[in-house]
Amino acid sequence: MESGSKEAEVNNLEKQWSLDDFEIGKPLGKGKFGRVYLAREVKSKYVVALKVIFKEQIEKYRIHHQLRREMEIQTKLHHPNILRLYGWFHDSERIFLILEYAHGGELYGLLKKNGHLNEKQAATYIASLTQALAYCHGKCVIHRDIKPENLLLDHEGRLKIADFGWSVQSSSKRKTMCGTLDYLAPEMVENRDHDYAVDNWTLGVLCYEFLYGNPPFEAESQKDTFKRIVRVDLSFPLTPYVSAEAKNLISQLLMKDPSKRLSLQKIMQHPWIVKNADPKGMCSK
Ligand code: 83H
Repeated sequence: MESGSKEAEVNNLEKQWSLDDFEIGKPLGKGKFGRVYLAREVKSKYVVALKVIFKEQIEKYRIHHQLRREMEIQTKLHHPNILRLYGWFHDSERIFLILEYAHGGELYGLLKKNGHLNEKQAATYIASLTQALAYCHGKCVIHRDIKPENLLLDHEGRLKIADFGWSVQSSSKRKTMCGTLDYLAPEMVENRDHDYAVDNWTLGVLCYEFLYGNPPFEAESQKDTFKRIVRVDLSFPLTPYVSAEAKNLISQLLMKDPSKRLSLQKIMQHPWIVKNADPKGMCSK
């Protein structure tokens, strides 16, 4: 059976899945609330990532709402750069999420291994992210938690956004405190109203981290990171060498005033993206 129709079987939203439908393989990762295992649906042999979350943890950390939102949002998002959630099921102690398997693993791993990415790789990932976020924003979804740990790579090196745990369906403006500080926009760390432009800020942070190997407002303590974000204390080290065009894009995304940040559409038209991003979204080198 070819893989497209295998996916169709696993993607059957009506089916009542159970653990008996899967052969469990090696562990792939460990998160705050659970583990992810390589797994294969027995009938179709389709390979997936099975995320296991203990109900006890959900109660302890009171994350029912967050998990429900993550599941609702991720099931209806269908984009080549967004990891698919095919379905879910539960037993007495655990909840299982049937997720798309990303053969390439975490982008974080690649970044740590190489120290930083080259401009072609970085621009290709930023362009993929921008297109995925434009799709999300079009469906009134703000991700709010994009960081290298939440970015996976498929077998062709294409980027997939995973983990919608902190995303929200925007009705109007929101006020919520969440996430690792490093990637958060000033209006979020200061707990002011925020909207779609928080994701545009994060693109600036990621672009910086892809090229320099560390996020721009990194500091010894949370308090110092907070201060640096609020002041937009941005500086560009001399090494590694990064082009003026890349720095121009980063500076236009890391603007304190959300309304001044470059729009997703303008990111795609930025000279650095046009010149460096691979339109097929593939990064072999
Ligand atoms: C992988 C992962 C990890 C992390 C996925 C993960 C994946 C997840 C989340 C989801 O060496 C590897 N590692 C490190 C153990 C390889 C490259 C095999 C790999 C692939 C690794 N895929 C867990 C939700 N989908 N895919």
